[in-house]
Amino acid sequence: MTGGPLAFQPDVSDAISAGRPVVALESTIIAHGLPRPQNLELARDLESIVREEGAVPATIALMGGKIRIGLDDDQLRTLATANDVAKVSRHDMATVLASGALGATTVAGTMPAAHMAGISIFATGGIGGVHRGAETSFDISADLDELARTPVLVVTAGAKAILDLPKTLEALETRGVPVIGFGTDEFPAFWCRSSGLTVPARLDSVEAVAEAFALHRRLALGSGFIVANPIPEADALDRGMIEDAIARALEHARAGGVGGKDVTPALLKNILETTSGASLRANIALVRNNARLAARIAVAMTRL
Ligand code: PSU
Ligand code: MN
Repeated sequence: MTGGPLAFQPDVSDAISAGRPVVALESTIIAHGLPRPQNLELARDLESIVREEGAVPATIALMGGKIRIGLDDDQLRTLATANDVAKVSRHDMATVLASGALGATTVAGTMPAAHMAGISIFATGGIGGVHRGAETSFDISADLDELARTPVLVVTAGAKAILDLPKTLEALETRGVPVIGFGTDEFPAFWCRSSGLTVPARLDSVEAVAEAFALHRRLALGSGFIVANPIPEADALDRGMIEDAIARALEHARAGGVGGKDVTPALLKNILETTSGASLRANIALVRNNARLAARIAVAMTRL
């Protein structure tokens, strides 16, 4: 592996060495989370949003045996249009790299890659968590253990409402992961602003978040840091409507015997269909909102 496993876009490595703000973006949402052509549109949009706010975007994916830190437009298009892209987490990072296959990184894959690259701020849509029925299926996203062990700040619209949110919050507390409500006392429920669950801490400005994260790192606590950012009011979906769609999607997945890493993409796809695209519009809005906030936090970090 000449030059090591990481391959940087030049603007990203320049920004990292100069201490300028950089925001990591994941690629599972592009390859597995959203349909075409909205996936490529969003991937490009997120990069523009981060730049508008004065930071450099670094979308992370596995290509040709390298962990790419930052993608050019051709690479973004490849990721958004290729079939059979692997969904890569920490556990299969080395095997997918060795195979040279195309891999899209989840939160659990993007966090360690960002950390290796020297990037400490990352935006996703919504982290994975404890699935409903995990007491029998044991399906708990690797995102939670990654958040326990990798000191990267993750901006997320709470956690996906397809999950068991109370158990997800409990698991985060057990793992020592700070969960900060950004301008809210409630843990957001992805497509909805409210879950009825209280966050352990609330901060109302990017400067306050930047200071708290700087201290978290200075203490060398080792864990990640969640900034839970509610979907904008205007884009949020009706709670009852989305809960019905989730119930139907869970039933559909159970009947179809969906398991393992296919669960989350299958549920998102089914919900998109039964809500006639409303869930997709909300998903896009919340990811954009998270990329913007992540960039603002990254800029505030460099001003400290
Ligand atoms: N946010 C979205 N859509 C997604 C994801 C996040 O808006 O598809 C992805 C992230 O990559 C996250 C993954 O890590 O879903 C969770 O998958 P799982 O439940 O299999 O761990
Ligand atoms: Mn799972």
